Amino acid sequence: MEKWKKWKKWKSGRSGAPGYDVRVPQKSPVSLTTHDHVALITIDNPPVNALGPEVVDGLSQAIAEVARDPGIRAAVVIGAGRTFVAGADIKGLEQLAWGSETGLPEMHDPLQRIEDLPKPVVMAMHGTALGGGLELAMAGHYRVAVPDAQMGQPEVNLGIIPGAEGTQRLPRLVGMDKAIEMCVSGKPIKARDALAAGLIDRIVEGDLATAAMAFAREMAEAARPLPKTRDRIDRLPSREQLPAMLQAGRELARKTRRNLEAPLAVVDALEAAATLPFDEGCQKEREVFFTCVRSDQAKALIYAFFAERGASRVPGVTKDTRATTVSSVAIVGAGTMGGGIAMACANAGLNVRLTDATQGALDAGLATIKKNYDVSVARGRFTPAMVDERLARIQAQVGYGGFDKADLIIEAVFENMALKKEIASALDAVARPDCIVATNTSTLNIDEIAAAARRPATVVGLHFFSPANVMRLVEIVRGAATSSETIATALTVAKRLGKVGVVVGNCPGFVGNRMMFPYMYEAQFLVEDGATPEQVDRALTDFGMAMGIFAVDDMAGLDVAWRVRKELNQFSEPGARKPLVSDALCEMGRFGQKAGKGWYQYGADRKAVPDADVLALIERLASGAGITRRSFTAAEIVERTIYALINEGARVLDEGYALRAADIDVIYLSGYGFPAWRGGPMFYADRVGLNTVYERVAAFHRDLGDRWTPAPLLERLAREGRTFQEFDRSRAGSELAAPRA
Ligand code: T1G
Repeated sequence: MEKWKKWKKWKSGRSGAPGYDVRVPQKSPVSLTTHDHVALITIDNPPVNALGPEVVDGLSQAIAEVARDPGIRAAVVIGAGRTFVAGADIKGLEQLAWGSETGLPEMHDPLQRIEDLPKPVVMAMHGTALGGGLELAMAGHYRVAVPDAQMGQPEVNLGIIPGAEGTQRLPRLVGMDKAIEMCVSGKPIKARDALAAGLIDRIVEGDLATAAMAFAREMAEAARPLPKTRDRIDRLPSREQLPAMLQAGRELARKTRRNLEAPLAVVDALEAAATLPFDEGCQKEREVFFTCVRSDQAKALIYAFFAERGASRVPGVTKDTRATTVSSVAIVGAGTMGGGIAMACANAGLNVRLTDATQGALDAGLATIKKNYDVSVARGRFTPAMVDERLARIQAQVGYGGFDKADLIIEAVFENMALKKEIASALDAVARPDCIVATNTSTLNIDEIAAAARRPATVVGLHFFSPANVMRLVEIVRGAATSSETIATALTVAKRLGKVGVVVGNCPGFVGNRMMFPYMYEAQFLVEDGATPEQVDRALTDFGMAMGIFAVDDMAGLDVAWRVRKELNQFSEPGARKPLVSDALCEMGRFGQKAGKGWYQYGADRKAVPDADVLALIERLASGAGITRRSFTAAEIVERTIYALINEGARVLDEGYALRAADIDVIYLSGYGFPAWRGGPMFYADRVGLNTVYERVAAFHRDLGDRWTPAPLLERLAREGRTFQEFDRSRAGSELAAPRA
């Protein structure tokens, strides 16, 4: 009540007079203005108007004011800035997930007060109305939105379910099937689909506040009974219809959200909407919500949410760092990577010049781009018109004509230092002085490439992942001379392409691939020691990896790693165990999917089929090397592969080639198919306990040799009982490692 009194002391005019009556509690993110008998309640809590305690408090007070003031005949709730409410405050959710009793404001009462208000409340949506934001909107009597607004219940992506009565109100508005689809997928829907589904009442053009207030006046004048979502039952399924819908929903969750608990749990809560009275259904939702929020998956997924956003915080790069505005890109190399990068740029609305050494290579590259777009049309991702628009942005040419107009040039030719240096110096002659020149190398020394140009400050590694038009990760490799402005530009370009840009240091294989090598080779040693490729891949996919490592090697092409082994002179140290089979497969031309066979055989359906010839080859090479083979459990396979990843990750972190353990996790979640519900390899290690991981690594070191030498940081943190997350916090703001020797 205290704050309310303060409410009265503030500037106020005649109630009902247009636009002059301003009542704003100090420091509240919620304000109320009245315009011709309509209250405009504005939520202003940047950056995304998250529903923190102050917002919920301010809303409650505003609604009480609307109820109290006879001059107010209707209300509109709107978000200030770029969006309506994008959910509950996930920072609070994080506290709840780690055991705190508080963290999320109680929503039941404020929502009920809105619904029970005897004056129409119109929710006016723009940007993204997500999670608690959509739940707030559904408690209103009416919902209007601008054409490009989006609405959704993405909670399952955080390992939870809607917790503010969304599972009870959404099926009442859009029906059970649509509610299941929205809550299980977590994907937002556009305004026109929301209108068609019955989620909103009108799409409005022009100024949202004005249109929403006009709509509110219309509803007030209509004076018809106010529709309370909680009382709606017309869209709910009958008892006969329900079982099939629920079964389909659970099937959808199992099939499309593999290993995730929340998508299955949300169906349980939605079921209550059709089987229990509203308030009891809300109670059921609460129980399921709290079970989910306390789960390991929620901890990992909420961690991953913030880790991804934290990756853009780079020492020396602030919001005042001048980034080049990139609207035109030029790409050298129309192969698999160059073509994919061209598509990613065109999809983001950038104009692209694509060149290659010969017309033939260019035509082949363009043909692959067209084929890939045809696949997207067939999958309903793009319409033919959208493809035409994108293809029109890609100008293919032989030579560097027009490259002086590019804001960003990306070299994406195959991994050969001499060739990359030749191109770097050639680009020197054509590129504008402020043009960013990036290389898509996945392993080579950025400083050596930059040294071939007279402008090393604008040279940066932009390491895309195949297929580059699909994979979200871009490793932004900082060379010794790369300027903060170039890094700022690279981060902005990554965001513009809808990718996750992670800044890493310049060491062989950078972060992702450097960690991949011990993980991949340990898997190969496991099959020499007695496991089979299929067994290793199944243990990894059961662990949650998107693909097993042998299937990944076949997809990427065994010749890529073969060339890198030679280029980086891997396994040349005396006494180092050298993988036997992959070289042999390469000498036999078994380069993987592109050759129809590698570790597996591939038919027209591109499905991996175990190959007896490979098993025989492994047997022969292992016995030739005097290896006594034995069987392995899935747990042993996971430890020997994933702990190799973690151990190398600790080395990368300690040497300063990654700014944070969280960045390593983002790299593996968005570029290497590591399961998000495990949070990434470093977060997973923290959950297992670094002491346990260290003990196992030390045991492998004793049994398997120096390749398993424990990383000093892992040993130190294990001994001190600390975690990688604590290490990150203790090192926040530290710079990347000094340049490569
Ligand atoms: N809470 C707190 N901070 C948030 C936030 C949220 N809900 N959403 C975004 N941020 C911060 C983010 O960390 C970043 O901060 C900045 O906003 C910009 O975000 C009861 C319990 C809205 C589509 O899952 O999907 O409601 O790094 O870089 O690319 O049922 O953010 O700048 O300091 O992502 O333009 C459900 C989560 C919550 C939506 C904008 N809601 N957010 O994308 O910007 S659970 C969500 C997003 C819930 C209820 C339950 C996206 C976005 P910083 P950004 P963007």
